[in-house]
Amino acid sequence: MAKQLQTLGEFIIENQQAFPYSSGELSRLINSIRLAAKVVNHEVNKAGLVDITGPAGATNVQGEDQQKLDVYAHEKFIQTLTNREIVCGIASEENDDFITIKGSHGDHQNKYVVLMDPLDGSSNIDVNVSVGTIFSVYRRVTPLGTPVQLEDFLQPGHQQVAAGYIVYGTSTMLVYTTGCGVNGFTLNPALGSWYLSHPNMRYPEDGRIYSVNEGNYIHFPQGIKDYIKYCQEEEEDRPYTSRYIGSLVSDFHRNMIKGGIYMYPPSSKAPNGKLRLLYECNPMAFIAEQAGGKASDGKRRVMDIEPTELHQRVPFYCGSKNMVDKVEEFLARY
Ligand code: AHM
Ligand code: MG
Repeated sequence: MAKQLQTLGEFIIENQQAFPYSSGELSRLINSIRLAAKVVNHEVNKAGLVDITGPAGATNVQGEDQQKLDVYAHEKFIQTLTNREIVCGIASEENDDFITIKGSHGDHQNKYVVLMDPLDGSSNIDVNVSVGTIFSVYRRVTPLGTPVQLEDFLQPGHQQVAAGYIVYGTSTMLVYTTGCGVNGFTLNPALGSWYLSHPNMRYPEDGRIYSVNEGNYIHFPQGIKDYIKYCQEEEEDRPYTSRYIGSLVSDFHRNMIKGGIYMYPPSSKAPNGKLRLLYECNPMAFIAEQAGGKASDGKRRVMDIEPTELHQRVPFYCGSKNMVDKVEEFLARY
């Protein structure tokens, strides 16, 4: 008989002792994320079937407000995280400002802040291509009992206590870390349960896949242009393969399994690149490092950047360690 896979619930209970500040709160937080993920997954799967991909603000035939899936995902995650006494604030790529959560007694006693991109790569939704959710968790730095402040969110990535993503792909997976390696769980949609399908995920040290939007090539820094040419050269293990979905979560997920690098370089059009430090780069960097990979802005470790604003953008190079080292080497030539 096939080996019975551990469920996410069982895994959380078994590993609770390994969590930092193991009061069970972080476990409950992960629990609420897995619940919201199921709800969002259900809705994402219906895209195209029901008329849900229309613009936010439109109304459907029942006269209900119709929402774009990224707004829907944002609201589902906020609702689920707000209903538990764990989170004191949430910042989302979908909101200009952070949201303060008082807790049911109005006493601001909750410890954690969550930053998230509720539906990343959402332009892929309309064409039935994988999208994802990215989340990042920190302990607040301001005193308990007071409303959460901007500084609680502007923490460098190395302070994260947990980070993860959900990829709504051919199957739906939740991949996360609490600083003790990376584990991946696959949703069985019939049962609504997550199973530990990818224990202890590791980034291959080397890879042969590069993922970048080459349409921006002429706007890239010379070091990146040279690196792309290097990837394409006829050498022992080259040319590499180019794979770009345009969904960070999916590109990252594939590269972590197969070995590769994801790049969103600065360009003359977007001097800091496109990706957001707090909602996209830091959580992916934490997962990458926990899996033995690397994440850099071209010069520095992404997780050492001191954030100055919520929606800050940074160039992003993330993946197999030796490949990211190589990109840094090319960039350092100029
Ligand atoms: P989004 O948060 O608006 O969805 O943008 C982030 C996405 C990433 O998932 C993806 O890798 C990148 O934008 C693609 O951008 P581009 O179309 O410029 O290549
Ligand atoms: Mg995004």
